[in-house]
Amino acid sequence: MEQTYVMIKPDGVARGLMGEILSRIEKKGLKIAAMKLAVMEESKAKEHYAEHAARPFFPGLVEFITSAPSLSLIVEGKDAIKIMRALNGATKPAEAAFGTIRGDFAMDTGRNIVHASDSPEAAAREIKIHFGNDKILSYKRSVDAYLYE
Ligand code: IDP
Repeated sequence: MEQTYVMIKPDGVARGLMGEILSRIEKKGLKIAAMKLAVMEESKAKEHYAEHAARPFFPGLVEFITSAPSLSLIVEGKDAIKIMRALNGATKPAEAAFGTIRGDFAMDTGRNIVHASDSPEAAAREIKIHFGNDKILSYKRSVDAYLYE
């Protein structure tokens, strides 16, 4: 099964949207393999968003991501990376379809509530940054027989 890194950013936590977002992830059939509520260290935020280091929004992004608790997740399932990106919706809330998390709940690109890895390479990299030293549970769900052929 594929794993992806998902973050409910500080705006999603502060706005009381953790339950709503976790519910969408669970109802789709994806499995939550790990979950951690923490204020992200600045070094981890900079590493996570390293590809954007030269962009004008980078300092504000790092400041925001480290300003308050965020929820880090490892989400698992067949095609988990693609499915989580679809659940989140487009980066810019004005372009995000209704029915997606960003389309339903966000107003601005810098406050778009959620993150999900965009490739297998990014997922491996991001899981290592945020869960590197943690023991990740492996557990079975009986419902899987009804989600997968
Ligand atoms: P993604 O989160 O949908 O993968 P990316 O283009 O990788 O989108 O951008 C990473 C994050 O950087 C976005 O989710 C958003 O929080 C922030 N960001 C991207 N572009 C802008 C911008 O123009 N202004 C403010 N923040 C931005």
